Amino acid sequence: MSNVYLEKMCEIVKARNPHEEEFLQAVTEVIESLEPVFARYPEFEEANILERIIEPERQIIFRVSWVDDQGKVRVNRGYRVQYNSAIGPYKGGIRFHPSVNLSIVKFLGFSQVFKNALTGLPLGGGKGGADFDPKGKSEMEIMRFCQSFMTELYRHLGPDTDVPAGDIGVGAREVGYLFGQYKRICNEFTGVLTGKGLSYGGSLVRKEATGFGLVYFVNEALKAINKSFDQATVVISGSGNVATYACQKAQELGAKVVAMSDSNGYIYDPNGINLDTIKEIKEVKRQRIKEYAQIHKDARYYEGSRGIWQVPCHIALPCATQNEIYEEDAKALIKNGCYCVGEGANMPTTPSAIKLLLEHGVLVAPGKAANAGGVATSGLEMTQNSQRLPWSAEEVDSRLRAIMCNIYKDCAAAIDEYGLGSLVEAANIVGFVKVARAMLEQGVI
Ligand code: NDP
Ligand code: 2IT
Repeated sequence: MSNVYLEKMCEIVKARNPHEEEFLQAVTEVIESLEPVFARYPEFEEANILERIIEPERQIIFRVSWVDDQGKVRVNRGYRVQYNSAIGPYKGGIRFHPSVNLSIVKFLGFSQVFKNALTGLPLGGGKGGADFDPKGKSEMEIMRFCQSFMTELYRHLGPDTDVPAGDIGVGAREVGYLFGQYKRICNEFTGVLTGKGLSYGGSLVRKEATGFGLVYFVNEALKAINKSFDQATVVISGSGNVATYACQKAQELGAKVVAMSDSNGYIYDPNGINLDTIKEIKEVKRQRIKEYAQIHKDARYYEGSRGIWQVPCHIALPCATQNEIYEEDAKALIKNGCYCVGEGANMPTTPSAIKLLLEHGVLVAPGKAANAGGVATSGLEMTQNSQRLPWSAEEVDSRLRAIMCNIYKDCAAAIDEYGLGSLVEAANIVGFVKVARAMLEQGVI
């Protein structure tokens, strides 16, 4: 980076947020993309927009006490980082995973700000979570935890203030318990969460939206290099919400998905993944992916989730978590002829792995753009809730597809406009400029 101002910003953010590794990684990546923006818009530097955008508007950390099935009191830590409301109410998921800490919630919230701007919908950015591990917990323990979590969080939310949704470890079941508790405390039925069940205001296609949107976006990007999902061999990490519906849409477009994973290991099926089996194991029985190899005799299970990147593929879709593709994994992908990495997860590829992939001509579809279909459809759920009218699946899906195509178009246009080398920089720039302009027009906020 040669811009002195941007270098100074990197130093400031490091000094103010020491030890927040994931957060610093996410911020540094964005800052490093911004040189052409600051060259074009000196007013952003003058108004110190960057330093303001990096600082979350509000960070809430709270105790979550709950009672387990043995009658013992347990304590977890809850978070909500309300990052930026320049273009709409705070919007972003809630993650329940033992690894959750402030750095992770801040990196997710920061990324969410630009992702939400890319959707073209009026959505600010935020993120929340808890270091609660849903694995091995009973249904009632999950419910009591969600109720306790919401008993603190409700005071910070509202359909025009902050609208959470799911993320890792938070799906329709948890959103249901969170929504029920919010409604009970506030005596108010509003669209205060998205990803709700269809029986109480959820949107059709929200469950599928992140995975479908990822494939719609990657499909657009592939057209530009004369490739497509048809006949392509695809590897997808994870086997949760995003991975499952990315698999479904990739298969619909003619791809052969040969491997999927969870945090313990991965399965390889030379005949192509049977998605009904995955849904039965993961969504219905909540079991480990290992079970797949018991059902499909040609399939093999391998311990260790990172091994999945050694499986030869044309298209890799990391859909599990942050920093799951390291430089070594990128080397293996390149060696095996992979031509596209589409980020379904948030920040799944490390900076050095992205650099290597780009240097070798691999198309990288960055998470902020490629996985924006989930939050975009959450935005559509908010619209339906406000109108008090549900839309058909076809209506939601066609809007989702149009949004993903538009995000691609905007990013491709930025590549031309600023003379950029990749969609990674383009997504950062398009999202940043939109939020920065709104902040500039609203004065010192
Ligand atoms: P789920 O909880 O449904 O699934 C997560 C999957 O990733 C599981 O297979 C899980 O395995 C695996 N995983 C989680 N943590 C790790 C880890 N530390 N190491 C290896 N594997 C891990 O979550 P989602 O599918 O909703 O989210 C996946 C990713 O997509 C996340 O990065 C999320 O932020 C991002 N995302 C989600 C959106 C959504 O709408 N849900 C929207 C946009 C992005 P295991 O079961 O073993 O834990
Ligand atoms: O990372 C994400 O975009 C999400 N977890 C979805 C957020 C949302 O509000 O739907």
